Amino acid sequence: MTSSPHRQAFVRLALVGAVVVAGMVPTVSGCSRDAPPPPAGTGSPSNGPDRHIAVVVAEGEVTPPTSRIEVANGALVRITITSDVDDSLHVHGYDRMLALAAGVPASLDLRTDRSGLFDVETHSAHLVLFQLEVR
Ligand SMILES: [Cu+2]
Repeated sequence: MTSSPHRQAFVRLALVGAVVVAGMVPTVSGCSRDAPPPPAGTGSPSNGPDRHIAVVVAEGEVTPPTSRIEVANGALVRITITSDVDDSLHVHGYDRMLALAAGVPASLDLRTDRSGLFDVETHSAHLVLFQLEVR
């Protein structure tokens, strides 16, 4: 009758082993290549522009009419131009160019880093679309 404690210990050990093996199964199957989805929009601010200026050029007319547009120095300005003719946009002072294809909106992002008054014009049609006043 000395085998009884021994047998109980063996049963207990076998049960522990079974639990360990069973417990490993989810770990193994969970080791897949499916990456978890990235957290959406946590903590990061929008990367959008501080100011969006949209201008349409049609039949030599500028809409909205040419005006002075004030922006803060350091602002990210997005300029979107839709022209009815092929043209090129020029931001004076910053000397940024943008090719315009007829009827296709084109955008240019500009991070202002100096103050002043800068003409934004089209070179083929020789139109001043607006004046960018960086303060
Ligand atoms: Cu120019």
